[in-house]
Amino acid sequence: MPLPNAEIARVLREIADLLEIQNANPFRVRAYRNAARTVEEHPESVAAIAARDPDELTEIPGVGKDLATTITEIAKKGTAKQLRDLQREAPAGALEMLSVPNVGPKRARILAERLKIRTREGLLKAARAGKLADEPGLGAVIQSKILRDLEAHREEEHRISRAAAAQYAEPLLERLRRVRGVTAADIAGSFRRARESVGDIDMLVRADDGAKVVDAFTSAPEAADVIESGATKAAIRLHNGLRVDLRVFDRDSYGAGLHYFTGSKAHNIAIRKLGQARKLKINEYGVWKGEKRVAGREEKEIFDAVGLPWIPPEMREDRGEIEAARAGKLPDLVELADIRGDLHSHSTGSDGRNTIEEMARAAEELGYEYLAITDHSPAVRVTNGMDDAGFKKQMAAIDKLNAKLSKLTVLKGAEVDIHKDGTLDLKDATLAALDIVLVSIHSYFDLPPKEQTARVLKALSHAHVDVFAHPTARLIGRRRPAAFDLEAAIKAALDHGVMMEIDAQPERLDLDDVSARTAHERGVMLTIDTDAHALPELTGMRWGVDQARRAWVSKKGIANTRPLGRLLKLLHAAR
Ligand code: DGT
Ligand code: CA
Ligand code: CA
Ligand code: ZN
Repeated sequence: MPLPNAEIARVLREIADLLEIQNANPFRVRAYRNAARTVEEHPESVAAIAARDPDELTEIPGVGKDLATTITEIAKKGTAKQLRDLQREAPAGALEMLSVPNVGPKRARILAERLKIRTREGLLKAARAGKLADEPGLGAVIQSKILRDLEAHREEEHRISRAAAAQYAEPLLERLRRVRGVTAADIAGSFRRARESVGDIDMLVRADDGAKVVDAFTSAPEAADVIESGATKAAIRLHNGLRVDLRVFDRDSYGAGLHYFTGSKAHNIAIRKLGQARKLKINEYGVWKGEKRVAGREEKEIFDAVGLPWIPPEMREDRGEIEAARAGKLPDLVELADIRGDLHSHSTGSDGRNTIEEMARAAEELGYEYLAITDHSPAVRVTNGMDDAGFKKQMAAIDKLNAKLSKLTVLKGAEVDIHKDGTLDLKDATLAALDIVLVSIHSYFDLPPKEQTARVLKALSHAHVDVFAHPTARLIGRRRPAAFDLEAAIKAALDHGVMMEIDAQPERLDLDDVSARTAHERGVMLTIDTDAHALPELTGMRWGVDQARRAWVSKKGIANTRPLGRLLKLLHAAR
């Protein structure tokens, strides 16, 4: 299994942090940080590229010859000599200090070297005791800021995106499945429920010999640390800090264990209550009538025992799924196989890495009937968008290409920027000529809610708009959702026949689960798109489908489950 991109990025970031503590040239530090970003977001396995041909790594933006060498070393060994040297030279605790807000490399050094502080708890204690106040380079103001931040962040959990977690968890799962005597293995917990982020990973294995599985688990190369290890359970810490819990169950209890550890806790409690009403005790080992286990092999048996149909994991949040199940009104959730095309993708026409033809061939490989190329309009400079003339030329090129393609139809689209005042970034005549018009926000994210709402409503009322793409423009962990009145936007979308998108990019997942559910329930047609900027990203559809499932959306609620003819009718109805 090649080392995940997220792991290579993590090592590069640690090098950058340590270089910073060493007072290295800021340009050098930045080079490592930039490389970490691009490696993390690179659609293909960087380790696989390194194994094939290290020179090819220099084609990744921000990766020069030296970095390519370092990355190759990391990909091969999981670490680099440079990192070990830097770790040896750095004062103990400095790296940990650097992760505290208001502590840069200089202060990290002072805290670690002069005050001998090693941990965040140690820093909290020292700040409370006033030890930073008289220290040159720190002082009372910094001390109170640090104190405030540490206290505020104390309760905050450290969560990572589900897609990043998958890069570690899925290979580990495959490893466990190959252990002799293992007859089933699943990832449970929030990961199985498809929450956009996970606090840890919960793995379940069905086997009689727990010790053997625990052994394989704790000695896996993914394990940076063994937190605990017993006869049927264990926990490890991955190199990125993520914890993985393992539980081994025998065949009589695996289904009950899977249900219990899939959660959510609120859902479990509700199910347990239903059991109590029937004089049944439900725990992770089964359903019990007195001392006798009456169910537990299959997950479905737990639901059977309380008179419910099996509920998909994505819905198990105690948000009405039990009532829906009882009423026989569980939606038939959309599946990846239902998706017939992708309505949002980019080519070299703007900031995509591949040509339209390359994108089209890849979409054809995925078995799609259609792919919309939706390059950017010019307002957002960094995306190298096209003007009206550019789109005109691109449309002609797409017509030519479609004449050549036998299975797939390329739809002529655009991702049109919404200006600050709600007007659109391309001429009406251009929009009218396109098959599909996406609109989205790429600037002025922090307008006051009233102004932001007016901007969005104005854009949605435009006659040629088909889809409101990544509506809130959030970037998980980096940019908050734009503050506009979502209910009003949903109503406008309904009034004007505009669809709303679930953007499948793991850092977007926009709309989020709750908003998408609201939009769907109000009757807004949704799309699930990859927003691919390169070939491999076309396969990111799964993250968006999972989000739609959390939003209780069925196949019918997603426009791009329709065959081409029906899709075009939907698009034209909106105009
Ligand atoms: P996370 O890890 O924060 O992303 O969220 P979960 O849901 O994966 O939570 P986790 O890992 O603490 O526990 C996994 C599942 O185990 C949880 O979803 C439900 C079950 N569980 C854990 N603690 C309890 C409990 O006290 N009562 C019940 N009924 N179930 C629990
Ligand atoms: Ca968990
Ligand atoms: Ca857990
Ligand atoms: Zn886009």
